[in-house]
Amino acid sequence: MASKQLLVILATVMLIFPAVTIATEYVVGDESGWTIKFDYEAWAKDKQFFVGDKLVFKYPVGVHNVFKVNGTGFKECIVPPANLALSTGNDEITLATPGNKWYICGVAKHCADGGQKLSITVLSEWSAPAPAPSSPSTNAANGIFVSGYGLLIAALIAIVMIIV
Ligand SMILES: [Cu+2]
Repeated sequence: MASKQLLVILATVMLIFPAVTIATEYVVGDESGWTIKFDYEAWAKDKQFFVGDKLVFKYPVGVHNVFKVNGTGFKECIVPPANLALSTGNDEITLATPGNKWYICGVAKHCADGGQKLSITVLSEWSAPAPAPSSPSTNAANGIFVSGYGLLIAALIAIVMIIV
């Protein structure tokens, strides 16, 4: 029966679609990796980071490192205690929560003079992008919108319920 086939198709779409949209892996700086004199602000600008996505910081071991810091630490390049550094040269960070995230290099003056700092905004899976890029000083009170995907799933569920 046609409706059965439709059901199978819908179920398949619902299973596959999240798998496609979940977890993007971003190599910070792309081919340039994690380094000085790179515009990470420009790099991050056209990207949307969602909870579950991954950042990978790539650099020669010993040359750089990665610290997660707060907004002030980012702005003023305040390096946290050394034992908190990521330093494998291939540091993977899974973005676990929504909100603003800041990362800096703690080696020498790489952050202050080399601009080796990254600021991103992580969106929750179901929210639309914040309307404007927020600077570290402003606290983004981002409204939650139902994404197109959420509406699609709702529509699919509605269709399935009508058919069954
Ligand atoms: Cu560095």
